[in-house]
Amino acid sequence: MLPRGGTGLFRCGTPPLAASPCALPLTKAAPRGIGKSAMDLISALEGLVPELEKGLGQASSLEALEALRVDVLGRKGRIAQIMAQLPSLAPAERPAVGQTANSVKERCNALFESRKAALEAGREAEALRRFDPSIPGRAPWRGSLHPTTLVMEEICQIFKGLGFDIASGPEVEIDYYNFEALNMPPEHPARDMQDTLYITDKVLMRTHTSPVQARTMLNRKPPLAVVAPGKVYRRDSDLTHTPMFHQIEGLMVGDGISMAHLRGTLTAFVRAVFGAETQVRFRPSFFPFTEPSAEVDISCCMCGGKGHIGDAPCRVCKTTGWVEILGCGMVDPAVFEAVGYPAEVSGFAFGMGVERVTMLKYGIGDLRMFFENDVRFLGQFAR
Ligand code: 2NL
Repeated sequence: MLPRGGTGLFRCGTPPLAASPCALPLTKAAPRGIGKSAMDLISALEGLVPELEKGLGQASSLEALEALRVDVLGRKGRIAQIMAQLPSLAPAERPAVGQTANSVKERCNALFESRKAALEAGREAEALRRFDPSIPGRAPWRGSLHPTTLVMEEICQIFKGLGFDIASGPEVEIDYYNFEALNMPPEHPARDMQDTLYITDKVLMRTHTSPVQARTMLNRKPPLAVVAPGKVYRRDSDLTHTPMFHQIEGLMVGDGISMAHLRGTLTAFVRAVFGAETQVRFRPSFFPFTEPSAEVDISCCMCGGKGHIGDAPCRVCKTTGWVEILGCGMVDPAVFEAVGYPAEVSGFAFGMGVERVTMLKYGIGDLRMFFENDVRFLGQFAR
């Protein structure tokens, strides 16, 4: 803190002007002889008490009370103004005026205090009169995790339990990790401007989380098992597609990893999310980075695989009894070659859309629910 009145002439903390003997008196003292007499000052002081009593009776708020207090007892208030005339009295007359001033101050303070207490008591009584203890309480707002986040965490926990590590990587990727290393050379149709959000020629928003696995393989030797959750981006926007969505991809590489490991792992995963009764089927498919490839269907969790709920056709599986949940396959040797793994290694990989899994798990019919942030929807996932 800066020293105040820094010359040392004044007590520390006292502004020099206020304490200075040169400061102007608040009310100019009348020249001796033609000024007010001691009696004048005493009766002016005494007159303040009944006047204040009247003012206090009219003050109906604590704010008005305070204004009144400043007017009478304040540093530039009425008492101070009267006392400023003290120097014009003969020294012998001054003590009597001083004593009156002290006594008037005391009485004024007492009047203020009692009026203040009365006003405060009135305020409290008014608040109590309005308070209705029979009104039911308002439930406080509770935050909740987004359903996509909840399901993404649940899926990661399941794979952790199966021995997988969780890996992450950048959402803004370079061409090489997103496409080239995954067996999608420059002329591959998936690289079309129509499908991918490019930042520059070589830099893009990742279209899947596979580049995380590609980076993991470049940094680690087999055996390994990782899942990569995160946001991915496509140049796509309609009722069933959003430019950003969430994906979880998994990869297991090691000696003699086979389609049987893939099937066992994914069956265990599906039953952990959708229940032990869930049936699983694998259909042949194609992905550029796996060979052979498959799509995995599960028995419909809405109708239990019957295709109908009572007499009504099931809207989730469109009466087929099956719904597609993910894609998978045995990692293409071209991918292992790109990351410098020896030709003998084998592995499986899979990928799924988290919004899709969430829609199936909770019977959500409309993808737009995930992005509208309507608390009536989100609040249903509060735990
Ligand atoms: C889908 C299908 C898939 C993969 C992702 C993958 C990653 C590496 C190597 C080989 Cl590093 N494959 N990922 C494999 C098959 C399917 O995703 O429908 N995703 C939503």
